[in-house]
Amino acid sequence: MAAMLRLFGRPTSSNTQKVIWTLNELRSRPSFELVLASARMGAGSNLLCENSGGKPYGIVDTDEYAKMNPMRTVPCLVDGELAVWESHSIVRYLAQKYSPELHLSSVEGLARCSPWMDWLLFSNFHECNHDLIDQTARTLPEQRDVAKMTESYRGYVNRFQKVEERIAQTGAFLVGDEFTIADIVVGAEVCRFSCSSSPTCRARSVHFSSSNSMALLVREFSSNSSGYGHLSSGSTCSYHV
Ligand SMILES: N[C@@H](CCC(=O)N[C@@H](CS)C(=O)NCC(=O)O)C(=O)O
Repeated sequence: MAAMLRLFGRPTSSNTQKVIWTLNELRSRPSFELVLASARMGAGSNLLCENSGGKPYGIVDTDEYAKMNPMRTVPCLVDGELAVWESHSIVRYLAQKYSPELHLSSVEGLARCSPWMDWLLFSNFHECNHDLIDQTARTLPEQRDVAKMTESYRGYVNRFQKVEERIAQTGAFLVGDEFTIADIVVGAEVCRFSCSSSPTCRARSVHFSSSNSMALLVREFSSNSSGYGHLSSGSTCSYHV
């Protein structure tokens, strides 16, 4: 019997969420265990509160973890003897091994997905993600840095324009008619961005006006993928209270 996959991560980490989403899209649905691990933030850190942060889950500071992931970041996936770190590498690995149709079942398909995944890292979505969410969901209103919030919000919108243009071209998903791993990693960012203006988010006290096209993009992802529903259903999305 195949060993159960183990995912070390923090459910409120968007990089961990990309992997959880992928695991939920795999055709063969291997069972997996989520092992809570983090150096910053743990249970309760999803709520806007005085001591935003909570106690970290730990594990990442152990020697055993460093052997699996020398960077000590989350997520990290363990499949038998193999440990894979870097969320996009994990997503690619899972698709190739367990559900190749998520990269159009070919090397060429993978080559069409990868640029979107690499672009997301290279264009530093992480900075917008980190600043916008830290400010809106994890910082009390009177302590927020409005300039930083505005900059990160605009940064997201500028980057998403490329995504919207692409989706307008294909009429469906990033690389064409099929939902792929490229949509998962970009969709996780869309989810995170949309959380900051969600009516169920405590961050709603910060009023952003989302463009109509952005709302369409969010709807596109939510209506076409079971995974988006999984992410936005509340348990893994940091900003729903
Ligand atoms: N590029 C890496 C980034 C990894 C990373 O920075 N992860 C964050 C969470 S999103 C982390 O480990 N933060 C410290 C912590 O939560 O303990 C990836 O995609 O996996």
